[in-house]
Amino acid sequence: MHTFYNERHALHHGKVEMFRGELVPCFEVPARADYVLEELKRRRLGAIDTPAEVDEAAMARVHASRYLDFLAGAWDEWVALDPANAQRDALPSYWPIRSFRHDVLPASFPARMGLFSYDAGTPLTAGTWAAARAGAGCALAAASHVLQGERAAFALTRPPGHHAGADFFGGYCFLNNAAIAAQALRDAGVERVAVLDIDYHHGNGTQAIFYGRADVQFTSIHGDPHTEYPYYLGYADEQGAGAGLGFNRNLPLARGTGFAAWREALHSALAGIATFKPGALVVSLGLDTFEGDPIAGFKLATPDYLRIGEDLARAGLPTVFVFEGGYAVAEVGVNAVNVLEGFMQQA
Ligand code: OKP
Ligand code: ZN
Repeated sequence: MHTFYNERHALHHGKVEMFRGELVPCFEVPARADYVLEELKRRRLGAIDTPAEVDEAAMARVHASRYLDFLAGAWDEWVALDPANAQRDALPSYWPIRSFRHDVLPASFPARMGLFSYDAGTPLTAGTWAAARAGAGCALAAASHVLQGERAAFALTRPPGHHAGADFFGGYCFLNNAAIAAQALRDAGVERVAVLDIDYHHGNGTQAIFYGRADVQFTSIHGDPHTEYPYYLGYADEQGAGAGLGFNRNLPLARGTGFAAWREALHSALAGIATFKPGALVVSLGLDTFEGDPIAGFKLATPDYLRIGEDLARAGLPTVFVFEGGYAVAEVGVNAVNVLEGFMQQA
């Protein structure tokens, strides 16, 4: 399987995130991608390429222009507030929840930080915009590869993407790489695209982007939002709206779920995807379902990821894998490559 990777991912290196009243070291670190890259090479999974510049128009098919403009200038605005800010990450402190206006773009940068975000765990750093754009470029290159007739491709991206909406960041995500890939497949003529999100956390950004649409089906298996991040979306009764009704499917599972029950949910998800008869599949590949993950609660073991790859391959669809979460840093490499190798070894 071909991998698309850009070393610029490492330009996004947050120092701290807000957790229970404290600033704690970031979980979403560059080493995550380094471990996957090393394992891909060690097991000779296939060629690893770095795409050229990202297609801005393809990003703008998913994200609002005022949000992209904000991200492009955010670091400079942050430093302009106070030159000492160059030494620290930007985090939001204010959010316009119910009863506030969302149509006004305040002149204040901290106010716009909150307008375009939903948590204090997602630091924006000097290299965030460059890294996020490079990641979106990898997702687009993987989509192109599959459009050219390849069975599958892998976008090894970070920061992750599935929590980012059309006009907001959060959950360590800025640009929704999986949504950008899915939309690119649509724009290249694939009539129906399925997105399957198997990260531990519900892909609220991807769901929101496609919620009103019948041409992109979104299915997610994740920790029950009653107790798990992102809390405010990901419940089983969210089935899509308007033309999109029936094209969104959430399969929340209790914290502590092991592989047998998780795999039943996967088989159910794949049955729903087969009914949709998509021309391509985008997999939001999070590895934080692993039993050793420091911020998640499922109990999957390393060999289980081979089975996941095999199950996904049996769907028989051109497949774009997009890297998402997974924070047991060293094991993420083996677990990710197990999915990809299981997929390739399944005829
Ligand atoms: C991103 B992805 C841990 C709090 C966790 C954010 C989780 C984001 C997960 N101190 N809060 O879906 O893996
Ligand atoms: Zn996650």
